[in-house]
Amino acid sequence: MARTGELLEIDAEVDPIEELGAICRKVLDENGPAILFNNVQGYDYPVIANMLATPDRIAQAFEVPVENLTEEYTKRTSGAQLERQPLVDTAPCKEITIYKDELDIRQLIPQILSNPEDGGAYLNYGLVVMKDPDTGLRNLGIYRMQIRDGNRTGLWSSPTSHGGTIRVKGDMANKKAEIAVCIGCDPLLYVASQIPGLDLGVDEIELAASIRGEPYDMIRCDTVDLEVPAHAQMVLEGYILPNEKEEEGPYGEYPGYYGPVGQQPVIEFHHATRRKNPLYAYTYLGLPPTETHAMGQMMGEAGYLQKLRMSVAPTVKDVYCPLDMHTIIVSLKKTYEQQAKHVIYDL
Ligand SMILES: Cc1cc2nc3c(=O)[nH]c(=O)nc-3n(C[C@H](O)[C@H](O)[C@H](O)COP(=O)(O)O)c2cc1C
Ligand SMILES: [Mn+2]
Repeated sequence: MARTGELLEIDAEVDPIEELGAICRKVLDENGPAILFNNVQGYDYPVIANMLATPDRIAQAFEVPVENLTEEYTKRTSGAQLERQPLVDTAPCKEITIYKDELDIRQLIPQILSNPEDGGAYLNYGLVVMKDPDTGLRNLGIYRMQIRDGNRTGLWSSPTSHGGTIRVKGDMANKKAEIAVCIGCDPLLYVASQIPGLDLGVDEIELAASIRGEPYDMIRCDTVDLEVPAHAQMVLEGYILPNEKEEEGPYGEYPGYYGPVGQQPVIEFHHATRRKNPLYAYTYLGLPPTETHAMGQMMGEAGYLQKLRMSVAPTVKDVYCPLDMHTIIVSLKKTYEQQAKHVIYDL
């Protein structure tokens, strides 16, 4: 094992079902580094875990000290003109094409069990690109997918998320929704995908580019009408099947216990592309601290502070999002009666 700063490299063979999640849990409990598993049993590629699991590492993605993160986010995004990203013709994410007949998601995607009672292996750190069918505008989010046979996965997208809204629109029109899942991308894309309070129609990839100060090269998918970041390690292309539900769960959730088994939507994948030597990105989920909590907290504070200052309360001094992921504490210099109520309405 070698630890260099924020990365722990493990060369020993690790079992993705029995060991990998447990190692992640131990390292997270010590607020430890990201982990690069170089030898995952059954797979040719390495797995990077818990990339942005501490506030410090999220701040590193912004290249600022952690105490400046919120103000820096405001500075880089307030009044920023979001711009279309350039399209390119060739891309690292397309070095290898896996056509429908050869596609086997269980072989392509490392089958990692986070917690022992999980209903199966999940793909839980894919950046999901979809389009609002009404406007054609792009959305980026992360939604867990329970991996099943037949190149099918589940899709748990909360009805409060834009991803959930797009899925429900597909159900209502009884039309399959195109989906591309990007694995292994620039940290700022993950960060931007977790900003709460954005309107449906704000493209988180364009937002990430304005945080970064530089555009992302994008490439068209082969079989769906979507564009993805050219630098991704792997891209899966598929459809969310309208009005089709299958049993999903249980899954070790962010409050530290298992969520229920329920009927959830289904994705069918039919195509994939990848780099020759890809790196698979994974994150452990369970009790805090985890990457999900760190991102929820840091991007919650940044996102809500900016949103509130731009709308009902320019005099909001600070926002604190505790790790329960359900509470928001706002410090406000009140300038009129009822303003606190308006802040609550706006969250
Ligand atoms: C690792 C990770 C896993 C997540 N899994 C889910 C999930 O399974 N379902 C969900 O609705 N949100 C999940 N989220 C939260 C959403 O990605 C987040 O709310 C995002 O802002 C949604 O974007 P959208 O509103 O554009 O759809 C996850 C976040 C992270 C960091
Ligand atoms: Mn969105």
